Amino acid sequence: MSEERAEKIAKMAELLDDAAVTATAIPQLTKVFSLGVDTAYAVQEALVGRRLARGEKLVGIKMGLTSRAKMAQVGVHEVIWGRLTDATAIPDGGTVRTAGFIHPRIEPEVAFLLRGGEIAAVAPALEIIDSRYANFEFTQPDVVADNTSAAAYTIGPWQAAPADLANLGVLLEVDGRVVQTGSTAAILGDPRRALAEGRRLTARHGVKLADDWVFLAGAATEAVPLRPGAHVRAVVQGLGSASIKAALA
Ligand code: OOG
Ligand code: MG
Repeated sequence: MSEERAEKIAKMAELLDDAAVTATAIPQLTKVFSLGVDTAYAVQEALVGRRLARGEKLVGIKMGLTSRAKMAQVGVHEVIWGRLTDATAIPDGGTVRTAGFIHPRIEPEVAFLLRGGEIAAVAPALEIIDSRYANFEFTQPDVVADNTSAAAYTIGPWQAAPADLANLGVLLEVDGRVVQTGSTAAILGDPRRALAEGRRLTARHGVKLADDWVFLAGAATEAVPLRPGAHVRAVVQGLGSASIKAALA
């Protein structure tokens, strides 16, 4: 890699890292730099590399934009993937401070636990996304560089995967009220397909899904704003639920 390219990647990673750490939005990188998708994945690696250098551990992969609902919401129509670190895991039923984020949104997910190249368990999950870009607006390279807006996640009870995951009802509740409904069928037709796609797309960048990693298949519905004081629950038919509380301040 040329020195100039390496410097540019490091600079973009630093901008995104600072934005996340200080919870301050930045302009889209593509408005300032010329940035393609391949370089954006290199920025993502450098960005997460900064977190790992601070002692965080890589614990999995998340897919993004695996449903039409999500693609339409953000105006990017390509499947993307990002990296999960241990510091962003919130225990099921736990509390999260929204003040640490810029403009957090929350969405229902299906999670897989991987072992020996297989699905060892499945769980309902929640993901908090928080684009580091102003107004939550971005192009595909922007959102890839920004680790696909990953901010935090919560996993519900792990259980053996049912034979059929392809058409389970999905609900997102805020304060006991249903705000989004969908089906696991919205996730590339079947969340298992998201896993196959995740394997393929990560391999392109030299990443191999490892044992005990968590894999988020991507939201089946639009994300909704996460407001202070909210109690949020994702329910996946037959799998139970995952929940979090947003602290009041
Ligand atoms: C990008 C991340 C998308 C999903 O589940 O589709 C994502 C975004 O919406 O900001 O995590
Ligand atoms: Mg997601």
